Amino acid sequence: MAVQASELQDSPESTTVVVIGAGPAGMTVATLLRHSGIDCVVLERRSRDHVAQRQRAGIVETRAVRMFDSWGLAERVLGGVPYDGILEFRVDGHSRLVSDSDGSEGPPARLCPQQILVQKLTETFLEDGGDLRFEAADVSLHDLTGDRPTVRYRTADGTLRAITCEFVAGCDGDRGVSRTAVPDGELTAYAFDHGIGWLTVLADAPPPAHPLLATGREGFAAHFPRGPHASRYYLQCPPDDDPGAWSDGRVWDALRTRLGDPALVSGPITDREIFRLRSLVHDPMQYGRLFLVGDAAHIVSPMGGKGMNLALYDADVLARAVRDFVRGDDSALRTYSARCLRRVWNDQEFSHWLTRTLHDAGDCEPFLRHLARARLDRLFTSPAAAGAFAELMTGLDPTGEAVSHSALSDVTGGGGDRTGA
Ligand code: RFL
Repeated sequence: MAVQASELQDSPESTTVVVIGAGPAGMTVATLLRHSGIDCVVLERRSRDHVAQRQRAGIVETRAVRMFDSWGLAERVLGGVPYDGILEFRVDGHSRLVSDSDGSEGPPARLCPQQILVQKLTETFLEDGGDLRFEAADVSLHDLTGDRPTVRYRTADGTLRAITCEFVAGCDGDRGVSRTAVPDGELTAYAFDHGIGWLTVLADAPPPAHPLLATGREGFAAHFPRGPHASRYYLQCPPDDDPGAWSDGRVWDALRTRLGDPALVSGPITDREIFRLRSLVHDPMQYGRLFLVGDAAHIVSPMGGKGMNLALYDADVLARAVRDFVRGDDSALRTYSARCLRRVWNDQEFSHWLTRTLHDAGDCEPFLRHLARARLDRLFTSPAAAGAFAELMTGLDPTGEAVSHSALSDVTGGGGDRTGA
């Protein structure tokens, strides 16, 4: 329930940026702002333990590693081990390796599980004196198109608080409150349901030698490292399938068949769920002084590993823009949405292409299966195709770096430019 102004006991606090949500997006925005000497307060609905344990992504892509490196923070915020950039495709049990190495100078991607990144960002932010408030309930946003927005919330002991600020960073994921604070009609939602389900399983079982994507007549499957003794697996299934119908034995049998590896070592399954592959983009990613960051603005199907990495991209663009604003230049804030959306659509296209290619290459109608197999073959035979794939995997493609002036948004005047909507 939103906190009403009349319920507040104390006068509002003040800061430069209120960050809502302490996931990868929120903790990156906050850590980069703090590192720049800019005040911010992070409000997180859940407990620190809960946030620190949430397991999803596993690879911080090359571009994101270099982004943290450019801030002098890579050593502090990245855990895990460097990733050699080799990805294995198994097509009907036959193995093909592709490398995402583009020969460029600089640190490579990291096999760093999402929860480790969030834990390390949180530690860095707090060590640097950051203000992070867990179990903040009933967060609500006010006066977003005025000069000083206000964020109200209720502390764990029930005290009602308000914070006024220059900007709000909405980093509270797809089901947060930030986006719902935007009046109807200001944002355009582009949604796509791929019509595909994935059973995802976390297990204490040996990771693969390389991240592995497999396709064949039985359907798609994948095996990814999640630390030295843990793995995440995916199995294509009907979108409305019941996780209860997947016993441990059925999961391991299906993985051994689809990965073409009868000797695959099993282990205790620690988590399993079924979700639909879906994609969603909200345009623009800004309303007045509210900036939407990460999953609050866009969802990418997990194929290609872009969701968390896009959140890190948005966070970097926003932190640099706020830093420029504090120094007297608002041009980067005005291009925030347009710049992020270019990369979002670029990565949506990559994820959609890879989703279709690998699923169509399996048990699909024959014509589409042949097309998908031809696309895969090209990856293994054409250096140019492999190079383009590597650029997209690493995130080092130049998309999003230049934005035309026609795409500028107004920081203070409502919904901003609707270019592309
Ligand atoms: P998050 O991680 O959802 O964090 C949002 C935070 O906001 C808090 N919150 C609130 N706080 C205050 N008030 C409220 N009213 C609030 N409502 C919510 C939440 O508690 C939470 O702490 O969003 P963020 O930071 O934008 O990060 C996005 C990533 O989490 C997401 O894109 C990735 O996990 C997607 N994803 C993957 N991305 C990759 O780059 N590579 C991968 O391999 C990968 N694998 C995956 C994935 C997502 C998956 N799911 C969710 C289907 C695998 C899976 C299974």
